Amino acid sequence: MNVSVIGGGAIGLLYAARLAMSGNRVQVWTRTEDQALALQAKGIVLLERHVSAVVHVEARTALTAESLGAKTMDSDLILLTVKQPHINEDLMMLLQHIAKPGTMVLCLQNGIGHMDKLRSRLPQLSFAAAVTTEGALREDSCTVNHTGHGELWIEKMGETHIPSGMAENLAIKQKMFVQHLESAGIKAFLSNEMNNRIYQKLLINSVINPLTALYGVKNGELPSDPLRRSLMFAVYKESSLILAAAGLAGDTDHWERVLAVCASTADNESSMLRDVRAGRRTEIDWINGGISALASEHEMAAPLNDSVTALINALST
Ligand code: KPL
Repeated sequence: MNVSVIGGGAIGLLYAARLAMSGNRVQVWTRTEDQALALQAKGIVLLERHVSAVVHVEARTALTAESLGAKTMDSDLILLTVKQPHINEDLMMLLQHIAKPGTMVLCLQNGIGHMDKLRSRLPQLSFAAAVTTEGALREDSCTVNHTGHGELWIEKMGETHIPSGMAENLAIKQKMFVQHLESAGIKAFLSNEMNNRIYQKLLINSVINPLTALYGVKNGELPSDPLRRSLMFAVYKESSLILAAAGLAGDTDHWERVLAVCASTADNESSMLRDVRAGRRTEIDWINGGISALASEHEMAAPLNDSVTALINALST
């Protein structure tokens, strides 16, 4: 299978390495030329339980005229692993360039809003939302540390969102892609209830990401202080009420899940804390900003989500 991985972050490198190791042809598209050159020369160094493997992949810099002009392989599957701020016109151009009719694009972003944007901008492609619980840390431009085994949940394509006349074909293809991912050691599942999974992840991110970034603490340190924990609970309460109105199922103790993620990723800095520290644009507009937008749709107020969005934006712009 020909797989393009767009984005050279931790999850992109992890999945690219796994898929290449199991015999697929893999092209990684990176934002910087330095990373593409390093990957091309050195390959991906995958660290797993103190064992390291070097995996050779093809690497290209997205959006240099040379890359786009060059003959690229036709992709059967595209893993879109870039962060929300990079879902922009440059990315649309790249997708148009490397996708062929029938290519499936798995979208692994935090937050909400991007699926509608991608589908309305490129209606000829098949986009499936995906959520991963894999733990991975990028140590340098070529090295990824697989810190915790997780699962990849992929939206099962129904009649909606599929270019006309392709439904049956795509359902068969999706099953085949899942088998390929499984043979690469990626635990992948098709899901009919992706909205619920996306909202569960959004709820967790809406609490942990902005508060770790504002307090400047690691995930595990957030609930250990009583004041921080009360604020966590207040944001959690507001987000969960809004997401419940939008369709989040109430069959799970979501607060316990938030605490469990803080514990299982205790030594990690959240992606938002890392973005703020590096002076990069964060995903706040698609996480807490996304929840505020859902609140407006349901005629609800979202003062805490509005506030953390404004504070993080003040820090990072
Ligand atoms: O998804 C995450 C992120 O940092 O974006 C969590 C779950 C908070 C883990 O760090």
